[in-house]
Amino acid sequence: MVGQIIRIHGGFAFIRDPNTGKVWAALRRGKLAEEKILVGDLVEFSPLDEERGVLEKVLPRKTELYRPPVANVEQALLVFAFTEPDPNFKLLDRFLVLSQSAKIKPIICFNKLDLASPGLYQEERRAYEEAGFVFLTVSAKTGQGLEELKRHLSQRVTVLAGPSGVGKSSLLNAIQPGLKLQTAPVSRKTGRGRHTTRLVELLPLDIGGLVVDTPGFTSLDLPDIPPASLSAYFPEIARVGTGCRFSDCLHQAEPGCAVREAVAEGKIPRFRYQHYLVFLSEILERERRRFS
Ligand SMILES: Nc1nc2c(ncn2[C@@H]2O[C@H](COP(=O)(O)OP(=O)(O)OP(=O)(O)O)[C@@H](O)[C@H]2O)c(=O)[nH]1
Ligand SMILES: [Zn+2]
Repeated sequence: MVGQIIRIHGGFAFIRDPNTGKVWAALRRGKLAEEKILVGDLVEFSPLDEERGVLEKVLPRKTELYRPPVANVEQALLVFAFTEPDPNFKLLDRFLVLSQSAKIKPIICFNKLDLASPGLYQEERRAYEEAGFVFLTVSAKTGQGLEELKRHLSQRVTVLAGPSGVGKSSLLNAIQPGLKLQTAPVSRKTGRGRHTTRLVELLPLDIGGLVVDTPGFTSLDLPDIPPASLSAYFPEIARVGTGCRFSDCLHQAEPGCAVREAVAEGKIPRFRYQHYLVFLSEILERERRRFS
């Protein structure tokens, strides 16, 4: 049978049959004992009885997140609030790069719609939608927009990301009472806070689908992408960039840059372009340090 690991604990992999929701506790067969297994792995297993089974084979991973370590996450719900706290669009754009480069589909979700004055962030929303991103507006408090959010979460494996206080836990709870997000494990690299590494789990949704119980993208370091590839994660820049004079144009100060022209004409939102430049200089700086 094929199932998905939703939890690893005490030497057992807990494997869920996606069709029935039934979970087996499985030990690994001898040769698999050395191989890395991850929560989210799709595996072949043989049930021994109603509760136990043997893990036979790990199927190839479609995606792999490192913090928290989860395989086969399909989409990232990037949660921000209209207010309290105000949205940080640079952080949103960073999440968009992080998720797309991990081949995880981003879904932008603005919460606390009940606190928003009419038309708030309408322009930004249009910018993201025109770039091709899904942009949901919801309120965990009033329930506005939750049906559409459910449609997006149904039958998918989703990780939530977003700053503290935007309502990630409240949204999960509004969708399914009792669902709880764990607080993000403290970064070992920065050493802030306690050094705890929690076990990550996939939580089944009643509407079908699974959510990672720990917020994702807690490390904000941009991935190791070649500078020329950054624009691929800014679809509106990539589209226009095909018209630049130089095919390797990074859209900084090169002559004949169609992107800068489009920004000047208001065809590419200036804030998006500015964030692109910030991320580009981060990537270039890292390359410089590596080669010096
Ligand atoms: N007015 C309003 N308040 C909300 C809404 N959603 C959440 N809140 C409030 O916002 C605060 C933070 O909500 P949480 O769900 O704890 O936010 P979180 O993103 O999980 O925060 P962390 O656990 O710190 O990551 C709480 O006081 C919620 O009651 C909403 O849609 N409207
Ligand atoms: Zn250019």
